[in-house]
Amino acid sequence: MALYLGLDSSTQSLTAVIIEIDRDRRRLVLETTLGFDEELPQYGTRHGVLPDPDPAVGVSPPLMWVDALDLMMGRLADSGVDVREIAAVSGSAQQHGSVYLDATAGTALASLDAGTALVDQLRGRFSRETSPIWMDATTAEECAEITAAVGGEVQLARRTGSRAFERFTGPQIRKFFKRTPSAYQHTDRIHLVSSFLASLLTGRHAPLDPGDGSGMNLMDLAARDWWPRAVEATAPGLRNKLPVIVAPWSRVGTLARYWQIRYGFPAAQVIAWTGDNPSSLVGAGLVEEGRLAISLGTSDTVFGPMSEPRVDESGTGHVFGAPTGAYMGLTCFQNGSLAREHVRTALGLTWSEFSHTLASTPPGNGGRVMLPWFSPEITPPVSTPAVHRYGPTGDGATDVRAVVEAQQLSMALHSRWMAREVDTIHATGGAAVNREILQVMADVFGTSVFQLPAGNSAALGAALRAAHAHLSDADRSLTWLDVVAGLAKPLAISRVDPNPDRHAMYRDMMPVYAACEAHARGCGPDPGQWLERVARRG
Ligand code: ADP
Ligand code: XUL
Repeated sequence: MALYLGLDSSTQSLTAVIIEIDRDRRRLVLETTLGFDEELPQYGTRHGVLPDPDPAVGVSPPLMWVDALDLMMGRLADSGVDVREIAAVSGSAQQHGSVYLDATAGTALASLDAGTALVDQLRGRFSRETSPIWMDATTAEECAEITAAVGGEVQLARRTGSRAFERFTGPQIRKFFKRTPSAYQHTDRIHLVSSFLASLLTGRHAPLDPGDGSGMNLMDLAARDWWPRAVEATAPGLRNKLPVIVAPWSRVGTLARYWQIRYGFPAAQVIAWTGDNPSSLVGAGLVEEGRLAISLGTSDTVFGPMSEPRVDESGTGHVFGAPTGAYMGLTCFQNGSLAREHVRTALGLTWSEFSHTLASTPPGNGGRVMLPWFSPEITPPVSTPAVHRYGPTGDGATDVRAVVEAQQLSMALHSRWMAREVDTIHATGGAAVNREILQVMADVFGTSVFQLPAGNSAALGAALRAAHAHLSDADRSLTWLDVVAGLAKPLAISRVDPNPDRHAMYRDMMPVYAACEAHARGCGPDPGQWLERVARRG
């Protein structure tokens, strides 16, 4: 029997998935989640983020992630699963977030004492106590400086896969260097959340994979190595503080003695960690072009595999490295689950009442459009949170439909740059259990939608990547399709088909929705007259 462990450290929680893959047996053995706010309340986070009066600030305590990993590994050891059978481990983490360690951290990692909690051995070794995460939108100035220094946004996008984004690690590092040069000087190593957690598992500074590396505005996408011009434009001496970049299937070490002695894990291989979205690509079974995944997590993301890097040069899309060695396109929306939750809580609804309300309101919402920018938005870029409403005045029920329709229309509009024929969407993330939301998705995209069986496709993807790396050693002919077969396949019974009339209505509504976005962002005329036409049609 061979077991593989996948971990995913997301914004709000840490999830572990254990799978079994044998010659004629493959199954999900265990899936368990630890919520940061609920289980580690001493860190004072809300939805995994430290509260701040400024909505543009998004930071989390890195020690909370350390504590969560220790707690989770202990829980796995006590779960009844024989963890001694784990052959390989990999993981993923929320993208872009960074962890700043001083020069004592390397020694601490190398000499972890199994008798002392991990968190007590890492405390005091950070040159920056809080980690900026993907929700942070405070680096517009640094984005502009880096863009200018490398020769413009088209050049930056072509080289790194994205124009400059406020949440990307390069602009965040530049801001840290400018604001607190001595703390920057004192920084020995800057990790992404993914490579930081891999370092805790192996007991030494772990390398980065190109999938997560491409979320930094620092990596040359084609060379899969640091782009010196961007690194120099970001901060002095940065090159020596960054991890090395390795192929995504690389073995970066074995589980440190800390895990072996404290919890009884074996010296399992640790495979390079990556970002949650690249890992989800594998967990969603999307190892070849032609299908799209939509993750409805804290953020909503639309992504799909790409054989060639077709970059969205001046837009909001990104091209990342994929775990298969090819590429992936992605567009990220900050107001995902938290915006849906905002509407649900304001109306005092349970999720099942929310779904019922959604199903009982008319598609097109009688010409009402709501732009649900409760927080700053990444796509389209909106720095000051504001909720905009267009069309006739509505009630609570119309807000439920409005938030879901706006999100789906926005995802369809802003993922067009990926320029692909999509025949199927695989839905994942916490809200993918909601069939009424998936129905709006199917109607807007005009495509069948399937729900994936595992709740957390990033953690499943990590377990599958661990299996791929381990099994490839013995069988060089093993393909990615062989690895994901049977485990990352959507459930046939979960299929939601589009309604052709509703799809035609949403196709007509798309330019009206786009006009509302443009008007709300101060770059287009009032869309009132077009909305009246939608209202008459509904
Ligand atoms: P992340 O991995 O980013 O931490 P998840 O993918 O675990 O987030 O999704 C968590 C979110 O799922 C919650 O914030 C909640 O809003 C949403 N959620 C849970 N159940 C439902 C449901 N029945 N309908 C819609 N959304 C749901
Ligand atoms: C992707 C992004 C988010 C985080 C959330 O670019 O910023 O999806 O990865 O975990």
